[in-house]
Amino acid sequence: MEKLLVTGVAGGVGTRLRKLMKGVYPSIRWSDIRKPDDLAADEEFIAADLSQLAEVEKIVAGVEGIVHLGGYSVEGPWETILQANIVGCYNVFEAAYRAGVKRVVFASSNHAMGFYPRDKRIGINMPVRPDSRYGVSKTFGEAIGALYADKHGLRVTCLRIGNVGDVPLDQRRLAIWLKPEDLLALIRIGLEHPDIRYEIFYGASDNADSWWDNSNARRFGYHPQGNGGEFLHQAMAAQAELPPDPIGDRYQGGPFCSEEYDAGRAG
Ligand code: 15L
Repeated sequence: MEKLLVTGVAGGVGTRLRKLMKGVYPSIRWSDIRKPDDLAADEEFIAADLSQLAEVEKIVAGVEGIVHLGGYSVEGPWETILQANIVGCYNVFEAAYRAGVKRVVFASSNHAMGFYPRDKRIGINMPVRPDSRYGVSKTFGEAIGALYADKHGLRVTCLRIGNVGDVPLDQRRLAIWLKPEDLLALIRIGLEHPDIRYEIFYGASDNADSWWDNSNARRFGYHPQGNGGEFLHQAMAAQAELPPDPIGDRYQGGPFCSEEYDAGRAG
């Protein structure tokens, strides 16, 4: 990849990736709605509001590959999700197509599948079960990625990211933790592997109690280095500090499931 664009670079995941990707790819254009505070003089940054197609076309111009992290990263009001994640995601794929971009790696989320119970092991061929408007927007991103791959030949990889961080933060995150270096490995497969057409991978490290069958990623050579189980005691200690959440604790999406939950209402 001669030139890459990474959207959403000022966010939590973007900030970590910026440090890791710099050493791997020689020419990267970073973008976000706001400039990161610690941008170095030799880093290229162009601000863009993803809900504006003309702005997205500017950041996409001249790149071969895109890592699309941008958008709203948690549950939010419908209008926010609609503009940032649905219109924004359409704009990224449409601008990529118009500009002749070859590959897109889309940051989907575990919340596309959040209403599967924790005792169910799921693969990539199960129906989506989003747990929030945010989760629905990620299923939209996966679907529009499939459309641009199948109809226009864009090479698209969707990463259903668990939780990216130095350590797993609680019991749920023990199962879905993604070490930043493992995220980079998944992104590299999406940007470089010759056989990518349209693929979905789970964004998880080699966690002992994972709910996800990530054999598709392994088929493409993914060998995760992280193992959430190494942090079992500190994650369980953090869990013990959390208030009880009977609905969230039942489902993979955790608090995204219990927020606004009133399924009993319909009788
Ligand atoms: C996500 O998709 C969010 O972007 C992130 O902020 C976390 O909430 C993560 O999921 C999670 O499930 O822990």
